[in-house]
Amino acid sequence: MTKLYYWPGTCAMACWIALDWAEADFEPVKADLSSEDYRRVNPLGMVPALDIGGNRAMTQADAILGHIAEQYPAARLGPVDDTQGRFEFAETMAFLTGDFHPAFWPYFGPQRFTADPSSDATDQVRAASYARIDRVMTHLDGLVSADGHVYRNHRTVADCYAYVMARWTDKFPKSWRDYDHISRLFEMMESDPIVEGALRKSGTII
Ligand SMILES: N[C@@H](CCC(=O)N[C@@H](CS)C(=O)NCC(=O)O)C(=O)O
Repeated sequence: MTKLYYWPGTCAMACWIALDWAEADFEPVKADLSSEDYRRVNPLGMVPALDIGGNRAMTQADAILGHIAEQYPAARLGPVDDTQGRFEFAETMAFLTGDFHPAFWPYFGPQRFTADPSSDATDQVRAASYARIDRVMTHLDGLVSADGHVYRNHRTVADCYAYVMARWTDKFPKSWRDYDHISRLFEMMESDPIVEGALRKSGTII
């Protein structure tokens, strides 16, 4: 059976929600990120990874989400199928994976961004990360439509990807609540029992 390797609260939760939206049959596996076993699944030691029984597991959230959208067309989680629609979808997913996600790296791993191991130095890296995070949150806010969707005006894998990552701002001095359109995305996602079920079963919320 298909296995989704995840860790609660991470970007891998986007894949879990997308698989549930698609009504896919899969087994979620909490990954032991630092184990040798998991390195054999994903040599980078990161989640998500999706094992559909091929020679190796699929990695990279953006690519996995695209795969889910393609494999389950009835769920309509992918782009509008014309040249402009496909371009805008690829552009949105590239923003989420290439700009949005990395903006949080200094916050979650400040020690990787300074040679000074003191807590003063890592606090400063964290404090400096807020400006970059605000920049990507503001851009995301501009993408979200009046009905709370990230891409055009229908539910796609971009919604769950943006939602699980924007949740990381929950306790920040400026949180997702401070962005009007992102707040609509949260309203839409949090009124969906499938989303709540995935977050609860994974231990992302208790
Ligand atoms: N480029 C990868 C990044 C994945 C990633 O950064 N995953 C995080 C969780 S959101 C992780 O596994 N972090 C563990 C680590 O960096 O050691 C992707 O988009 O899938």
